[in-house]
Amino acid sequence: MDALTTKPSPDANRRQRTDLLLVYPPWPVLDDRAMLQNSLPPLGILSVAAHAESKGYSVHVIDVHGERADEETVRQRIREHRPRFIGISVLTNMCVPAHRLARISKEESPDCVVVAGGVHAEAMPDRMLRNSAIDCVVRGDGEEPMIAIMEGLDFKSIDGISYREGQFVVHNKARQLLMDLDRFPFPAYHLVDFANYFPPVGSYRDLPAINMLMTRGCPGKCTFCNSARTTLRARNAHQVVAQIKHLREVYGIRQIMFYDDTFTVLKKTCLEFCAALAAEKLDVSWVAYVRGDCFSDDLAAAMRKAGCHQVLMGIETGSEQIALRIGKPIARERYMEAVAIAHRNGLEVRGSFIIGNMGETWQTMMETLNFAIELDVDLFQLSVSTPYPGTALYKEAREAGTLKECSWYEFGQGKVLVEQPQITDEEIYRFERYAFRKFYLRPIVAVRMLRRLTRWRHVRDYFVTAMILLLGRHKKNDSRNWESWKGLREEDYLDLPITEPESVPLTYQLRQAQ
Ligand code: B12
Ligand code: SF4
Repeated sequence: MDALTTKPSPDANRRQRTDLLLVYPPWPVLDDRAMLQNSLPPLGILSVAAHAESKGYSVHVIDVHGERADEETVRQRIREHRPRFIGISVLTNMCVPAHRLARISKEESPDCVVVAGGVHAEAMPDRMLRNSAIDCVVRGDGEEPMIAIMEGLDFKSIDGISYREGQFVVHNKARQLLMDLDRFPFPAYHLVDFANYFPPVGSYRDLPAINMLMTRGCPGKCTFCNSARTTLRARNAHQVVAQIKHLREVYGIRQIMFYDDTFTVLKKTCLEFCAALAAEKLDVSWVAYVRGDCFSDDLAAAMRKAGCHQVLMGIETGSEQIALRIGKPIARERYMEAVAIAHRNGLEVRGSFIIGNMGETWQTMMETLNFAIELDVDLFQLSVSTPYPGTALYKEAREAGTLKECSWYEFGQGKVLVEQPQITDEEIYRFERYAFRKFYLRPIVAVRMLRRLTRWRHVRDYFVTAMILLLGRHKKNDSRNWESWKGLREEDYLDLPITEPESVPLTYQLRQAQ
């Protein structure tokens, strides 16, 4: 199908039809981690939505994941709205349901233009466009290209998109990055139902909670991360505080989860934000990510004063050799200092670690566990190294031919997906179980957890988590709503004979305007 011929004019039937329907696909995780999956508003599509609304377009959002909507519900909503444009956000783990959603979109609203965006679509536009139901892929920030598409501009003239021309995929040049994030409105939170969302276990003090960003991008170079080397941009700190005030007043929000890649990397902006938030006395608790080498006493003190109660620190490994290998060679002493800074300023530390990295052995994983205990982090988060398209890790594994045959559903940081001669999958899984028990079954951890209990929901959270991580007992995610999204096969949706390129580009390279 030729996308250019299916584009309706922007003003056609505006009153009857919704201009833009944005969809966040589900990740119907099949294993025990289902119980631990938190769910928060999809800020990417809510940012695209807010920008479109600011230009006068009508927008509707279906968060299939958050709403746990089944296929029939999605179909009905599309029929009801008859959208002219449907935008689907794609992370790797949800890319197969995303393909199905594109099909459903064309079945229920045949003349709509289907646009895919998000970090996976950006890394694999050729693959996405092998599905004839997807007309175009937006790479990078989606706000401006989505408007250009809705305005009916010729695809040829829109920077930052990929589309088909006959049997070929055309990749227009990357879009010039908008450095001033304040030119984009805040996410359109009013388009989702906050009742559907809940934050990660152990990371919140109050409810209701919501996620926010003050910055985009990260100067870090971590091989496993799509944000590596992406351009850092920030909003005005005072505007972020005004937004929090609005969320507090209108929705009663009591907890903010800042998901900036590194909240403290722009020290001046961070200090300005903390001072402005503290002055407002909004009684809102919050958490944020910090890097061990972007943290200091004055920052920690200002954050605490402004209501921050926990920092999330990506420590990743206790082995210096692995730290070098994953592109995050921060010295162990620096982490010791960073954790001490947090603690002496009254902030909890949620330490995030990765096992199964390239070159990992039982010995290096033990160094990681021992380091977590020595650091005395309050919460210990452990993931299995996952090679996401667009990362240096994926490139390395693809080029070495060590990527296992697996479905995209499995890209959830709980499965071993790269073959390594020096370690078996079973050793990695065994270590994971061992590490959780060793870390959490210590009296000091139990005492801290008890101190953290401020609501019944915390008790329930900890009980469920303990059953899963320590005792290995779990209830399957048996919600009937998920059935329609489970077990789909990507190849069933790739109906066009398009040859995919051999090259494996990195996310930051894709975002650089030539
Ligand atoms: C906040 C966050 C979460 C939150 C909330 C997720 C949510 N609902 O948004 C939580 C904690 C729940 C979470 C969970 C997970 N996350 Co997460 N998360 C993030 C984080 C830190 C920020 C996301 C964000 O808000 N970005 C800001 C917005 C503005 O950017 P954006 O989403 O990319 O959207 C822009 C463009 O991509 C584009 N765009 C996006 N969608 C669309 C659609 C259309 C139609 C268009 C035109 C444009 C467009 O326009 C947007 C605006 O400019 C990112 C890292 C990052 N910096 O992006 C990781 C990230 C997205 N997460 C990641 C992962 C792996 C996960 C998990 C699988 C981890 C796990 N094992 O649990 C789960 C999966 C959750 C799920 N539902 O499937 C990876 C994804 C990698 C990949 N290739 O898929 C990322 C990139 C981090 C990384 N390692 O590099 N995550
Ligand atoms: S892991 Fe953290 S520090 Fe490293 S590139 Fe990603 S966001 Fe930046």
